[in-house]
Amino acid sequence: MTEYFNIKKVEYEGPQSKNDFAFKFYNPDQLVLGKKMKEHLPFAMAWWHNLCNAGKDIFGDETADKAFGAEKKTMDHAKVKVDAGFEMMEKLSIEYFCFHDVDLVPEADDIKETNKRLDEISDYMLEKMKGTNIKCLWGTANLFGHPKYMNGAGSSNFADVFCFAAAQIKKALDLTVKLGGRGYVFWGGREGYETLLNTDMKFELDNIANLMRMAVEYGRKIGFKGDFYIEPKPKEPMKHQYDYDAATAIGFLKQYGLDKDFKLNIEANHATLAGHTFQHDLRVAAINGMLGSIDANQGDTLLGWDTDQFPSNVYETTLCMYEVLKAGGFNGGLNFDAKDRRPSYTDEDMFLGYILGMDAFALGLLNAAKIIADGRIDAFIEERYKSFQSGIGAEIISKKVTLESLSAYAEKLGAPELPGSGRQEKLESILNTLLFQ
Ligand code: XLS
Ligand code: NI
Ligand code: NI
Repeated sequence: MTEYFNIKKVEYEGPQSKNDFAFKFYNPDQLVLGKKMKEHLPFAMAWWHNLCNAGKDIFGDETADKAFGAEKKTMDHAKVKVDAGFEMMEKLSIEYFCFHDVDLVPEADDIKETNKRLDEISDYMLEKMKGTNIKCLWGTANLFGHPKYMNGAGSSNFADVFCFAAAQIKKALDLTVKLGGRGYVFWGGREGYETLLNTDMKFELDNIANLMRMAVEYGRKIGFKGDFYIEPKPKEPMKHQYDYDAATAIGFLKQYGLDKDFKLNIEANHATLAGHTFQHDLRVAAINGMLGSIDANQGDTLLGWDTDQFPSNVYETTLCMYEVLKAGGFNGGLNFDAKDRRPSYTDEDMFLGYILGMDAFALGLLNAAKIIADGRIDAFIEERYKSFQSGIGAEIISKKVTLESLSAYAEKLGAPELPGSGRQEKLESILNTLLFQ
């Protein structure tokens, strides 16, 4: 069996370790709040970034070698990618992967031929999965790369393109079910517009919803029991994307009656591009019962695009895991929709990126558990809304009041007292103490 990476299995050695190829914080079997770390943190490898992306950007060529010894754009290459990907997941103790259809095989001109290739590679992947713990987290169809999707897929102005999108979704759902995927993602990269001067927005939104409804119908018919996800993103590649952020996507799903079958896949870098914190979009999803899965990456606050970096910011991973724990966990996973920086182009860097991300999330989990065990932040929030627990507040909550009765109450009070201090600085200081004690 060819070994593609000259790197040993990455083990937990603890924070004192100086071994670059060891986990300092990710200790899969360590119990946190009564559950193993690996169960709190179902990490996934993103096929596209890890096995396909070789550092090409709009100004320059590839810097990394992702040929894995085969000729690119061949089925041999597709297979060695499977072998290399599985070797890497095993060496990093990553139990899940996510894929787009076109990440798996070179796309042919004729969709019938592409589908044949997909059958072949998925047989190979299934075989490979046997005897391992590796599973599919979610699948998706790439409905943004090919030139025909220049105006979107479900939102395209051209009916034939809509049909190709439907065909790709059908096949990607077949593959997701075949590989036992927990979820199916819609990321509407080109579902949006460049200018309203040529766009019928209502027509496009209706069509996208129609495509999603057909996906649900077909998925349920072939036995897909998992969740469908929308992955919100405000822009890039389109100037305006319809699934702008969690709140917008939830409104859309409810409007079209898709909310029973769909949840959200929240990506850190997309939330920040929408002008929110990562925590904000997670919270919006969670309070609506729609926290489905997470694309675990990080952006650069100085850059206005999706840099898809491996997460290193422990404040963010902490607040992310705090949301996850408070939501009672989730059924999805933490997909590293992340890539090394272009100058980090070696095989070693591929592992170092994951080690960084997995350790950052392990730290985030440990910290989040500390915040919950400490209880001061939760207690503060509880206290902050205390006026709604009795008296007029309790009457408001039980909806026993009217504008007239409230107005009479206010008049009786005369001048209002101020609400209690928000104590943001104190709470941030508690957070720092918990993180760095
Ligand atoms: C791009 C998206 C994409 C989705 C899957 O910005 O994050 O990678 O996760 O299509
Ligand atoms: Ni993503
Ligand atoms: Ni992204």
